[in-house]
Amino acid sequence: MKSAPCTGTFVAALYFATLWNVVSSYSSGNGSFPYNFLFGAATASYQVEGGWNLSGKGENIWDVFTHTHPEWIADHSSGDIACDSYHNYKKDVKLLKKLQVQVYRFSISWARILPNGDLSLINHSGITYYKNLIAALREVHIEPMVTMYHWDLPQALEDKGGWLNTQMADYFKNYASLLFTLFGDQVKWWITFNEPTEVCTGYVSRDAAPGVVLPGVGDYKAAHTILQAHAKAYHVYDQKFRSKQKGRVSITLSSRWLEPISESSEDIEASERGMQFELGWFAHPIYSKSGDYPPLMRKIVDEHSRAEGLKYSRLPSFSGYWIKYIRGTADFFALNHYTTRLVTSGEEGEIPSKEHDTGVISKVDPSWPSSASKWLKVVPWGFRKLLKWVKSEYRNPPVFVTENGFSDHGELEDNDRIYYHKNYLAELLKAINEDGCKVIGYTVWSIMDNFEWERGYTEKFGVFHVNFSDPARSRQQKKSVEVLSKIFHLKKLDEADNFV
Ligand code: PNW
Repeated sequence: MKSAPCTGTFVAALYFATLWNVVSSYSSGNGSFPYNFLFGAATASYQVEGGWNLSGKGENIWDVFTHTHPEWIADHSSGDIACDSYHNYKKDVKLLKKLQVQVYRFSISWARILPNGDLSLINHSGITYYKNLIAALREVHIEPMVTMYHWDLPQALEDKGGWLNTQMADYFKNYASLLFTLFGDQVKWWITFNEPTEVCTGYVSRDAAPGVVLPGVGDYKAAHTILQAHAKAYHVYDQKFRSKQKGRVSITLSSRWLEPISESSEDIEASERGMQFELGWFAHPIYSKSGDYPPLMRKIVDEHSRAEGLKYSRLPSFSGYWIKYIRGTADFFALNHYTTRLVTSGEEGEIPSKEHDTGVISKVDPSWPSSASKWLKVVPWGFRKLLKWVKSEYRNPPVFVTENGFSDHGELEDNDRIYYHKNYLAELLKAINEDGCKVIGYTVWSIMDNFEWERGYTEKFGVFHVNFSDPARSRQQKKSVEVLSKIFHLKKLDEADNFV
């Protein structure tokens, strides 16, 4: 155990180097992506699987959230059936093939494998489902990228306090270890958590499960446990599985780009502070040289806590042991990105809250194209700036973009989605060719329309349409598949321009 932190950092550094060598040995330029660049598509268990109570699956926090408070979901819906991928996974693999992806990023439903969350009961039907899906993917040469936790905590563990309970780190470690044992011979890309910042929202407001309202306290506490849980899973892989299975492990972090609203030093500082609170919160402990939370975040939350008359900071502290243990626990930088904001300094949010701690007011430019999601504006150049920020902040790690996508209302002629992806991909190429960023892969959110959390089925992100009133949940190709499949196949952007 003692030597683990060094091993983690060393192994990560080695992977960083080798991963990029594989990709960079082929020149890009001229609208081309590196020869070994990986294109993919993504989903998450609760958003697509359905089969919420079938074949021994336990309840998770999203089952309970949607069933007890349908009024908290825009159309009062749930993921009970969703795309019914539990029965339709073979169809999904066909869609992926049609899109010409090399990678499918999906998540495993913890409660489908461990209905009680712990190892007291292992659900073999759940294991069979994922074994079948993985086998179907590999048969057609699509690499599985598995997310262990995409927001659907077993309710039995939420009943123990969920991510506010530090013991959750050990429950997660046991679950992760079981997944490596069961699937690690076939799965070489692992993501421990999807967007931990969003997981923490579940402890701030009723916008997400479990809907515990503890702003500025619950979110920081949950984050602290999640970072420990992630690091434990990473070290288990290092100690027990890596030498045989030879896979890669990371954590998917999501970030907007926060552009200073003017060139004033105050606005530039607001942007930097915003980025540290948004991405640095999880990235600094893992990817920075020094580890731990960003110093700026530490200083601000400590000061605010003192001003609020608290004895302890609302931002928990890591001991030296934990700082080292968490540092270096990623073999590549997994990044989700959708949109950008203009920022300036100012007070926003209640006291206490992370929003208020951040001290940043964010705005959108009215000229930016909209999507069906209020929060999602189309700002391709922000993607390049974010990639550049990651490069300079974290010593140029290999970056796998694990999600990027656009919402509409389900149009088959989805020209706005085509515009979005082509322009975001063009910025990604500039980041590689002009800025020297090591981007190694890109995954579209999502292969098909699905349950969009608190927005229900009112916002659609799929490149395939799903008919949710058809019991068979039939899938239909949208126009974006024509364009993206060409780009993914040719690994080149300009030729695909002819298709719009
Ligand atoms: C992601 N933002 O969440 C999730 O990983 C998916 O499950 C979800 O369906 C998808 O995006 C679309 O919403 C995000 O504010 C939530 O920039 C918020 C943001 C980005 C991603």
